Amino acid sequence: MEKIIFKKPNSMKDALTHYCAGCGHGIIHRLVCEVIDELGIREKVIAVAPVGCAVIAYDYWNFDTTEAAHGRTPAVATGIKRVYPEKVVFTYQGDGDLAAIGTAETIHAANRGENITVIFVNNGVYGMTGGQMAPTTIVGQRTTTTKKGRDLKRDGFPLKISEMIAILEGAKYIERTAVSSPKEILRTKRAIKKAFEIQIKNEGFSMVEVLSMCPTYWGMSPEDSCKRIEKDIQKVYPLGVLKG
Ligand SMILES: Cc1ncc(C[n+]2csc(CCOP(=O)(O)OP(=O)(O)O)c2C)c(N)n1
Repeated sequence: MEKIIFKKPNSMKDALTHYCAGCGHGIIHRLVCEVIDELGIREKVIAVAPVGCAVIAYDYWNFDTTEAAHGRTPAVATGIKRVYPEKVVFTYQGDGDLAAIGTAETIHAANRGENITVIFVNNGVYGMTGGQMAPTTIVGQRTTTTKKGRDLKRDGFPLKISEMIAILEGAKYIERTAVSSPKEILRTKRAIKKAFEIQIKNEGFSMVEVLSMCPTYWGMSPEDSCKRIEKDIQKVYPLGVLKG
């Protein structure tokens, strides 16, 4: 008798992804799919994919997914959720999408207390367009537009979006996690599940910020990228529940 020790979630298509080796997006995609399977909501989910490396998430997800212009994801999700309140609506956004071009959409959706869930993938760079500095890039981090490292005087402080959103009255649940180790991956899954459950209970805006790796544009091995999250990035973006 063979025992099943690995099974693809039903919410995941049988497809190879285009992600670089060591990228966190594939892990986070899978966690979202596992949670959707476990909650039995595959037929009820509507995802809004971002512009960014995850732009073709609909090729990997086996549930209804639509697309929004760069940064407009929470606005599109707001419209969908208001028209279909019985659906479970979530956005999946990078830090360029959410913390740069879409800062206004994100903050106002949270402030209105929209009953949607945001999965915020913070890899500290604009991955899709070639590794430029994002608002979330940490001080000293080299990117293709900060060759000598992010300079505080010139570029300002790393933007702590989760802390900002946590003070808004409309925000119900905000947690920051990481995918740099098996332990943190399991924590991320629990946080994503909680965020969906909050929406299912009609409690309002939920967001999980996931610290993720971009070995290609960090110029590091996948292993060193995980270490960097634990050693450097978590100092700027501490993990934990910020609200809820
Ligand atoms: C209106 C608009 N402005 C700029 C772009 C170019 N653009 C595409 S993806 C991207 C950044 C994506 O970075 P991020 O959201 O951090 O996601 P990642 O690729 O790192 O996952 C930018 C600036 C665009 N497609 N549309």
